[in-house]
Amino acid sequence: MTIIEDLFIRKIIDSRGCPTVEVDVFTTTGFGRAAAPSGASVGTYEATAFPKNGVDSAINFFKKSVAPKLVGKNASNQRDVDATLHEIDGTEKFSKIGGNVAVALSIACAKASADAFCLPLYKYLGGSFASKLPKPLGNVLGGGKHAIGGPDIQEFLVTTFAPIKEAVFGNAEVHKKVKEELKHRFPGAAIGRGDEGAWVAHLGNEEALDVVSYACKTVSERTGFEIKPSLDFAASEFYKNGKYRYKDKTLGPEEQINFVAELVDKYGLYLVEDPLNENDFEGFAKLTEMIGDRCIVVGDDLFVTNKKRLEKGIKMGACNSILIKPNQIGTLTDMFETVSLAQSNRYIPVMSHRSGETTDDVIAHLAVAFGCPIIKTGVVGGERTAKLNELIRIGEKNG
Ligand code: 2PG
Ligand code: MG
Repeated sequence: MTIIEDLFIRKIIDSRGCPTVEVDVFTTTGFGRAAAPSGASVGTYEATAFPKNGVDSAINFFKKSVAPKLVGKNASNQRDVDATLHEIDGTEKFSKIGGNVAVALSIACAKASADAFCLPLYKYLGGSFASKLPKPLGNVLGGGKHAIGGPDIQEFLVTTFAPIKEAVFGNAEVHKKVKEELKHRFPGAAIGRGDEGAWVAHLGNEEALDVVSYACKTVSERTGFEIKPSLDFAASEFYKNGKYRYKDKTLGPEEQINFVAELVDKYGLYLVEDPLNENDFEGFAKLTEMIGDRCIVVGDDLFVTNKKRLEKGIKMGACNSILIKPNQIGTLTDMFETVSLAQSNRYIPVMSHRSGETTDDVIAHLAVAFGCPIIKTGVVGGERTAKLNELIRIGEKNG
């Protein structure tokens, strides 16, 4: 038994300069601390990060109405802790407590419990099954809501197929190569970085994909490891009144499906995330039917880590993979149930960061604990490398 004696919440700053929360849990035998990230391209159906009056009112609510109900509980009884959070909140989307407060508290309890058992979190949660490391998927070029003046597509990602350390450095080398290539193609132009550390330049979508796929090829030849590009369209962000509105063209739903399928084949894409708007389950099913044998089709805003939405997707054959963002759903128990449902239906769970992150490395542990074969967590920047370096450390422990 590891009984919760005290809880503390503080306002901290995230990588975008926005306020978020960190929760400390003190128990009779262990201590846990967890921080919550925040998204920019937020799915309509995900948990509300903070109640409508903001972070400070969420902190007050926590102190007055959440913490007192958790003191005396067993932090190792994750289901009870998480059920209590639902009971206190009473809404579908954690609109009272805030999904970010809930997730920080839920994870801090797990960490306190792992500490009490003197185990790293991934071992505490995953047991002896937790030994496989995920492949890191990271964005090297950005657009959409994460960048100003870049392509419409939000993320141009890469994966180096290699042991963890080589994979992390392979992705970083592609990131460097992309910068070199941008300098070469646009001499004198200002080139910056977006919210997740990916490069941003004034490029069209396919121009950007050309640069990234060239960089993948070059680094792959040098290192000898296969490196593939992927895309997160975050398509809901540029879907308006029934059409996908790119800067240079407008596509209807059918045309968008064909466009995505063409890109998959032309560039040998490893994965496409949110290529259609968050309500188009039928479209996702059609696209998965077309390309699902050769490409991972991931639902992020479509599923929002929500078991019910995933159930619907499974029934319809929408996607073959789901993005897992703990703060989209609010508790470790809910997240675990969604991951289990995905796995028992052969949907690949992809553990993911948010665009506004903290240096908390917990998703590295969660990916290993729950057997997620892929982790999307950027390539550079302290809040991204915190997770990558933790994976390298976990890799050492697992030989
Ligand atoms: C996404 C994420 C993370 P955000 O869309 O997958 O890259 O972005 O956190 O802004 O939702
Ligand atoms: Mg996404």
